[in-house]
Amino acid sequence: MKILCCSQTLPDRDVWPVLLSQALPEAQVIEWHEDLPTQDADVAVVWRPPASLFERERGLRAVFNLGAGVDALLKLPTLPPDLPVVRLEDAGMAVQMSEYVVHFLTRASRRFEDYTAQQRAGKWQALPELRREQWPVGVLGMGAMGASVARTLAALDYPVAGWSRSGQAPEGVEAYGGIDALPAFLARTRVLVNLLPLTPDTENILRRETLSQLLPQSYLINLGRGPHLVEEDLIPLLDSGRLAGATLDVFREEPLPAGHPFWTDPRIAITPHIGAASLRRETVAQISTKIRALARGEAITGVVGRARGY
Ligand code: NDP
Ligand code: OXD
Repeated sequence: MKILCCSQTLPDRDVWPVLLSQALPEAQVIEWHEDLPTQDADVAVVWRPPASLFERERGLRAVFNLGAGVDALLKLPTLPPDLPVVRLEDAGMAVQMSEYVVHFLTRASRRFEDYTAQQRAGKWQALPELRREQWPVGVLGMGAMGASVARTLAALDYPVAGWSRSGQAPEGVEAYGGIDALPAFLARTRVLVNLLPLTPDTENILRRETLSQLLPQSYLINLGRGPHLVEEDLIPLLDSGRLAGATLDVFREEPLPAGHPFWTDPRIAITPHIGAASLRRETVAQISTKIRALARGEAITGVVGRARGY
């Protein structure tokens, strides 16, 4: 079997082909570069590959994405419509997402930022205790990431609801399903966590009209993709007091351009798309197990529904 590894857009690009060859010694792993002639590879393992890869490699039986979100891959005009696309399922990312959300939620709900300010001012003063019913959290997307976040917050006794297409949610999480249920979900939510995939149905879902339906003094945590948020709507919502703060990990343009107003707004916390990283060991183990299953003609999970876009 020939495996083409295209990891050139990752900071640790050289590691991935090495790890794949170690995990699949029976296969020939070839590292992609722009000048590489056609290899007639059987499988490609990629993160944000160039369109030319699919022009050259016409015999692929599957493409494995080195991440959970496949939006960039599905946008490539050269991606054959019937080529199975396989996404990462958790691979060590879900626990990182939970950690991230707990950090930024409790920073607001437990007022840790205020305590830091008090420390700087040499002030010793307990602030009013946390009442969890004042911090209902709503998680958009109940997949590998969203369900893990929802479970973690429910275990910390926050009132948690989850929104998905199907209306499935883990035990202890209030389930909302489909677009008709979105207003009721937003109306009970103070902290909105976005973990949806980017599809034509979910693009711009975080905009003035939807975010205005949240409870007063609400918070947004966007971990999905930049185009979920209509960026021009955010600062006016913060100025009007409708939103009290936002944490953004993903942006329409990454890196966030210098001079963008989000950099300096004290109500906005920014992280550079690090919500959850694909862990090398878990990722390579998952992909190599699936490649072997495919070679045996077995069905695998994580195959993207091309029509629904995730
Ligand atoms: P999954 O495919 O496992 O889950 C997607 C969830 O979104 C499902 O619950 C699905 O509903 C729901 N959904 C999709 N479309 C709609 C819609 N139109 N209306 C309502 N619900 C919808 O994805 P993951 O949990 O693995 O990942 C989610 C996203 O998180 C990724 O696509 C990526 O964009 C982002 N991500 C960001 C990272 C970061 O570092 N910031 C790292 C990893 C992922 P249903 O259950 O009914 O199918
Ligand atoms: C992913 C990501 O989709 O890192 O895995 O954003």
